[in-house]
Amino acid sequence: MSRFFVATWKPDTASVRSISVLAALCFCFLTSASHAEDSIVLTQGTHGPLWVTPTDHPDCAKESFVVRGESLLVTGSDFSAKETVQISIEQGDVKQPVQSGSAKADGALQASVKIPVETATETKTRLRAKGDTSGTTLLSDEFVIFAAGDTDGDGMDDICDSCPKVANADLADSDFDGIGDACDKCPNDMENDTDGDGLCGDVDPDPYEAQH
Ligand SMILES: [Ca+2]
Ligand SMILES: [Ca+2]
Ligand SMILES: [Ca+2]
Repeated sequence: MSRFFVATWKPDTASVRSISVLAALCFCFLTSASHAEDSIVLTQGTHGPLWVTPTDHPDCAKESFVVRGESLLVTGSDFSAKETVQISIEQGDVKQPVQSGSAKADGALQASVKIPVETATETKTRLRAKGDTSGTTLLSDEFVIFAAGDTDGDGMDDICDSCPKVANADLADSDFDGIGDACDKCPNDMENDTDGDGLCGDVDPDPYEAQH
């Protein structure tokens, strides 16, 4: 009578944690190695990530800011071979088709998308790419579009201005939250009234518990 033994490995918690960290590091390396550092990291689609790389990007701009009228390089994968892909801009409930392109034979998408000049500024924006036949949908992370030029005439272009609509040439920002003192509802509270009770954190007896 023969006997069979099945070797099993039951990793302890430390091993699982180490493997998870290693896998995360490998993933970060692979993704960062294949995309420019100023790509807007677009993470959540129904099938996978969509990547956006701003072109002609001002030095002062943050990764998630783009200028209205700027061209964006949009890339993704997992579409059907050579299918037509519709790319649209989403701002809340407003969805605006902006471009259609064709996936390559391997299902990869690479398209240049110009942000329409009529697109609303200073609101959360996403790009969506959807394949006509496969239904594959890639969705971007949120980014914010700024108008080209210097709306308030204070010498700082909107995309670089901590208060794009209020003249504040000194760009003072006491709480370092990226919003200039001149237009910051809580200029000394970088969390900007996190409990939403109308009292800024620097004068709120309990910044994390709404006062009633
Ligand atoms: Ca300005
Ligand atoms: Ca300003
Ligand atoms: Ca501020």
